[in-house]
Parts: sequence; structure tokens; C-alpha cells
Amino acid sequence: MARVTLICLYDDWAMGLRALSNALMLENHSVSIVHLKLPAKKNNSFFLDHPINYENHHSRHDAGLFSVAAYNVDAEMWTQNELALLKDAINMTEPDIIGLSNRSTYEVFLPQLAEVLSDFPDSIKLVGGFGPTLNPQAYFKHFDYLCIGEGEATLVALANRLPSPDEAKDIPNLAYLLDGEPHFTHMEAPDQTKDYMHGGDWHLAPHYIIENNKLTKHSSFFDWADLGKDYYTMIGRGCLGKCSFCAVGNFHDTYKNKGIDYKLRRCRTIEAIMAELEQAKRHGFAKIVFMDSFFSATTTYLLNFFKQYRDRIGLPFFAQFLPSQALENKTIIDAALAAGLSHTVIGFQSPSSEINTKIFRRKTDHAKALELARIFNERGQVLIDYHIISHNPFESEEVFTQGLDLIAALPKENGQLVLQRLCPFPGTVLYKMITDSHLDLDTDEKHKQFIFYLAKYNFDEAAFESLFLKYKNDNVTELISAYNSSLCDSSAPIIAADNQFVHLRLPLTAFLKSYSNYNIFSVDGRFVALAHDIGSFDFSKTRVWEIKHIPYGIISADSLLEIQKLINDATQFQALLMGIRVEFIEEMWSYNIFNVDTTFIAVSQELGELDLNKIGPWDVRQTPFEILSAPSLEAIRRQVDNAVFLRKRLVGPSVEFLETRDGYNLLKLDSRYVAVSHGLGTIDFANEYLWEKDLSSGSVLAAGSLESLIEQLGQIQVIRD
Ligand code: B12
Ligand code: SF4
Repeated sequence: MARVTLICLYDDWAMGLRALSNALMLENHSVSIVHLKLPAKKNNSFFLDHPINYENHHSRHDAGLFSVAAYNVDAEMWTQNELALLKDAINMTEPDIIGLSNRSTYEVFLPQLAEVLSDFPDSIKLVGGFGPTLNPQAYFKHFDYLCIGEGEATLVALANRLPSPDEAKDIPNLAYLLDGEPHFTHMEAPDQTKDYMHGGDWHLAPHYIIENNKLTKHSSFFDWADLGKDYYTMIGRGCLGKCSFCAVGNFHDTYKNKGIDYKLRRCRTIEAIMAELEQAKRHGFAKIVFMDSFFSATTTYLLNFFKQYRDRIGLPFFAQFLPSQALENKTIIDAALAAGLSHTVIGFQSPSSEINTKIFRRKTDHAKALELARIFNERGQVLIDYHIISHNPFESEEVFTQGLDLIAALPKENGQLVLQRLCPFPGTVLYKMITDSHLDLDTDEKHKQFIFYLAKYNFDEAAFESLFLKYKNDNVTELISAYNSSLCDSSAPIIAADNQFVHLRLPLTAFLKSYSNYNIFSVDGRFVALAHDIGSFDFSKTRVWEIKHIPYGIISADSLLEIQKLINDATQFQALLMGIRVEFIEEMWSYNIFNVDTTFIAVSQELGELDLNKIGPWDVRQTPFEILSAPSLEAIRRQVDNAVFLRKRLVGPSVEFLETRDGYNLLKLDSRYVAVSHGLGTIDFANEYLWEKDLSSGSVLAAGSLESLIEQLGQIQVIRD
């Protein structure tokens, strides 16, 4: 039996790892799954000029002011602490094999991950997924092995034998450096009789979650998953399409180029899917999300599937259909609706059929896609996402006009426009096309087209025309502020900002202050403003996105500064009311100390150079203790002293209990003295880190001597009294 630790990045469901762990567990190997960060999203127009990922604009989520959504690493980069926790998690699982699942987006961060893995010289280090399959060269120097294509058989063979690279020749789908040169083993098609999506005990593999600078362990996936919400799965593998921008078609070519008969699409048996979904339903999931790029199968299969789904599962579900198949056999639409279809995607991608065929290699027929949208729309119950790809260097002015016409033709009720920015991944056909073409992207022009598409979707005809005529020759900044002003015009049909809440699981936590006509709350590190006009709610019961509200009734932002700005903008676009004077005072150890009005702030130099005249410290994503504040210079110096010590981990057996005083336990930890408030409960110092606790309210104090600690305790008492 081998111990295998699989790692995914910014993924909660990690279906690839689910399949791999099923395959391993069926062969009696022991598996642990580590989630380094959960999905993250951030809305900010900053990402318009700094694209890293699939930035997008979602007309419903982002219906407040203009903003662009960015995901995962660009929304919330992992911290050094979190990398340290990754090391801890791997240590705890003592793996023979460490397997990382990687997508192209994370390739630039490989050195950081490789450094963590290098601490485990005795484990085999393997990487798999779309990233290494498409662009193996980026991975060789960091890993012992790369898995090319689907990984179940390869990983099981590796776990059965734990070979060194020169003994791995007969394991299919592997790549590695042999005498410094890339070496690829033979490829084999996956065993078509096997269905690893479900059937094993994948959910019983321990899941380690690293998020918000904390590491938590869960003995079952279902103990941790958001029960009562969405359950993700697929009815098959692969896709009938071979789009040039998408990794999936290129994945298929990896097999085809080696002469392997690899089916574009394989469907699971209906019985296996029903058994899986019955389990999901028993666990309390409320909606099923089928992540198949298309719900494609024979018509007989689909009709039978929907009938069984309706009878045995009956939960609302998301699925995406092939327009041509659904229109030729409209009984599929009827059956899907009767079974509970509640959400779908209609993907247009380029507004031009010619670009779709010649550049994107898609067979999309816009007339059919629109007809399907109309049918769903007429039937009323289905929410439709319309997908269009923006920022395409091959698209001319004429295509932009076609895009406006296409958007005008979309049924809007129950619809939402999702503009995805083109991001060509290395190794895809499109990437090569773009590099070979030497075409320059006129970024400003593309940004403007992006905003005009949104306006076309969000505004009525007259409002759009007026914006377009006035600003088509203006710069992007002018256009954005004109777009935002037009949104305030009541003629524009705004579905006000329920943005950003999709990933928030917590109810509202703390009321911060009243500002203008809004109450501002802090919600798990973000800020939410609710207009007084929308009344009061019991936030422990109501999620903020469930509240029906007036335009701009709910505004959210990542910082207090930003939310105040949005409130100002919303209430007549007043000038920003912030003008803080910041003065540098001194450097203390690895901190810079500043005076900001009546407060003193210490900023860790690890955060790099910050211009505090332009950004508030609350705008900076921090790990604990990176930014400290206090009302006096003495107090901030003391905090720096504490922080430098506390940022080191306070774990280990050398904890000596000294005494109890004023609601604190006084301890000696190594050479330091620490007071821990009784309010924190019992702390197991061998397994817990003090900084995981809420340290903000003076619940942990530290000093170099007992006298100094007792003095601090006295001061705290004065403040509390
Ligand atoms: C589902 C899905 C999502 C879901 C994922 C979460 C969920 N709730 O399930 C959502 C919508 C959140 C999502 C988000 C994103 N996705 Co996505 N997503 C997919 C999709 C449709 C299916 C992936 C899947 O689960 N497949 C089924 C499993 C069983 O297969 P698999 O993951 O490929 O894993 C197999 C092999 O790859 C391999 N393997 C994988 N990892 C490892 C590791 C080891 C050690 C080994 C040995 C083998 C191995 O073995 C596995 C079993 O056979 C694919 C397209 C597709 N049809 O495949 C795109 C796809 C994977 N996504 C893609 C992208 C770009 C993204 C985003 C970056 C988009 C963005 N927002 O910017 C994010 C990144 C998310 C992340 N955490 O990294 C790209 C990846 C391209 C690339 N070159 O890397 C794809 C291929 C689509 C595309 N347009 O090309 N995605
Ligand atoms: S249809 Fe979707 S999943 Fe299939 S190849 Fe095209 S973009 Fe990829």
C-alpha cells in the first residue's frame, strides 16, 4: 500500500482528484487530498488593465458599477504562511507520492510550489492535469514525473511500484527527465469500462483545507462540503468540440497525435450517475451542477436519463445543451425541463460565425443558439448565461457591430451576459495562431468594446445610443465613468449589485458604521453597505444576496476605502472623501512605522513599498501581523515587538504555565512570556498556532520579561475598564 497525497489549487470539488483518489482507493492505497486555497473572486476594474486569468464581467453579479471579476491567484494570492501550512499538511500525511493537479494559470507560480515540495526528498513528486499535458516543458525541472492526459491508470501503476525514473519506462502516459533529456513513455487510452467519478470511497479520504491562513482537517468530504447547496459532477468525460482556445480539444489531440484511439466523449452509465446523485441527495445537497461542457449523449440516453432523474432525484440542476441536438429533438428540452433544469449556458463565443469556424474551430450556429435561448426563455423557469469572448485580436470593427446586434437580440429576462476575456494558454492551437499572426491587440479599443457590450445589454436603446455616440471616440476612463453615471439613470434596467457574494458562505458579521445613507458591515474580510431604505434584516437567517433591494441598495467592495467611494459615487458621484496625510516616523526591525492622523501604523517590509497616501492599509491583503495599528508611538512599538515574536510559530513542548491573572493564563514559551486570555478557551500548544486565534482584541500579549508582560496586562485592564 502506498500513501498518496494529492494537491489541488483554488478548487473545492476537484473532480480530477476525486477520480484519481477513487482509482487509488479501489486498489487499497491510502489517499489524502489537500486543497491549497478555495475558489476566490474579486471585483475590481484594476483587472481590466492587468489581465492574468479569465477575467470576466457578469451582468448580474457585477451590475453595480463597472468592474471586472478576477479569480483565484489574482483575486487572492496564497500567502507565505499558507505555503508553510502546505508543508505541514504534507508532513502530516507522510506521503510516498505527492501529486499536484495543475492548470496553465498557475504555471508562473511553480517555483514556489516546487520549493515546498523540495522539502520532501523521499517522496515521488508528480504533476498532472491540463497544464503539464499541454505544456510539459514548464514542469520537467520541478517534478520527478509528469502525467500526460488522464491519470488514473498511470497513478495506480506508480503507486503499485514506486519506481525510480529509469524503472518507469513501461508505465503509460508518463514524462520525465532521463539523463537531462525529456523522455515520454508510451500513451494508452483510458479503460472505457471504468467509471471513477463515483463508486469508491473518495469522500472518506481525509481533506486538508488551507484557507485564510489556517489549515483544517476533515475526515470526510461531506463533513466539510457546503451541504444544502450545489453538488458538482459530470455524466461523462470529454467533449465533442475541439475549440482552439480550449484545453479539452487539445487534450484529445495529445492522444490522437500518438495514434491512440481516444473517444471525444464517453458517457457514464445512467445507473451509476443515479446512485451517485441519490447519495448526494441523502446528504442534503439542493442542486446538481453537471459540469460537462456539453450534456452530449445520444437522444435515447438523454431521454432515459431525464426520466430517471425526474423520478429518482428531482432536484433543480444546471446543464448545457448542444443547440442543434436539442432543436432537432425538442423532446429533450421538454424532458430536461420536466426533470428540473433551472440554469444553462448558451455559448456564442465570437459574434462572428467566420471567426468561430476559422479561428476558434467551433461549429456554433448563432441562429440555433438564439432559438434555443428563446425556447428556454419562453418556458420561464431557466436562468440563461450568454457567453461571449472579448479581447480577440482577430476580430475587426465589423465583428464588434455584429456583437452589438447579437446582444440586442438576446432575451434579457432571466438572462445574464457573461463576457469572458480571451486568455490563450500555451500549448493550445489558438496560442500558436496568435503568436504566428504577430497581431497587436489594441487594448484600449477592446476595453471600450467590452464596455459598450455591457451597455448594450444593460441599457435601453436610447441610453445606449447616447452613450455610444458621445463616447466612442473618448478614452476608456471617460467611458467607464459615463457608463457608471448612466447606470444611475433610472431608465437603465439595473439588477443591483448582488455581486461578489457567490463565494461568501458566512452571514454578515459586524456592523462597522453608518455612512451617508448606508450602514456598513464587515463580512469575512469584505465590506458591504446596505442603504437605510431597504430596511432591516435578521442577518443570521438571511443571506445578503437573498434580499430584494433597490438599485444600489447593496454595495460591496474589498475595502472600507472602496466602499465609501462607491457610496459617494452612488449618491451623486461626489469626490472621494479621503485625504489622509501619512508621515513616515521610523523603522523598527522589519517594520516601517507611520503616523496617520491620530493613529500609528506599522507596516511589515515584507509587503514591499506601499504608498499610503494612495492606498489605505486596509486595501492590502495581509497575513496576520503584517499591518498593525495603535493609538500611540509607544503602543505601536510594543506591538511590533510582540508581532515579531508572535509571527514565529508558538508551538512546541516548551510551554510552562506560570500563573493565572486578570482573566489570562501567563505562560513561558521558549524565552518569552505570553498572556493568553481565558476567552480563547483551551489551547493545545502541541497542535495549534496562537496566531490562528483572534488576536485582535488583546487576547494574546507577549513580552521579553514577566514584569513587562504584567505591565501590559495592567494597561489592557485600564482600556477595558
Ligand atoms: C469543472 C471545471 C471547472 C470548475 C471546477 C470546480 C468544480 N466545481 O468542479 C470551475 C467552473 C470552478 C472551473 C474554474 C476554472 N477553470 Co475550469 N474547467 C472545468 C471543466 C469543465 C471540467 C474539469 C473536470 O473536472 N474534469 C473531469 C476530471 C475527472 O478530469 P480532469 O480534471 O481533467 O483530471 C484528469 C486529468 O487531467 C488528470 N489529472 C488532473 N490532475 C492530476 C494530477 C495528477 C497527480 C495526475 C497523475 C493526473 C491528473 O487525471 C484526471 C483524471 O483522469 C474543464 C473542461 C473540461 N471539459 O474538462 C475546465 C478547465 C479545466 N478549466 C479551465 C480553466 C482555465 C479554469 C479557470 C482558470 C477559469 C478562470 N476562472 O479563470 C478556473 C480555475 C479553477 C481552478 N481551481 O484551478 C481550463 C484549463 C485550461 C488549462 N490549460 O489549464 C479548462 C480545461 C477549460 C478550458 N477552457 O480550457 N473549472
Ligand atoms: S465546446 Fe467547450 S469544452 Fe468543448 S472544446 Fe469547445 S470550449 Fe472546450
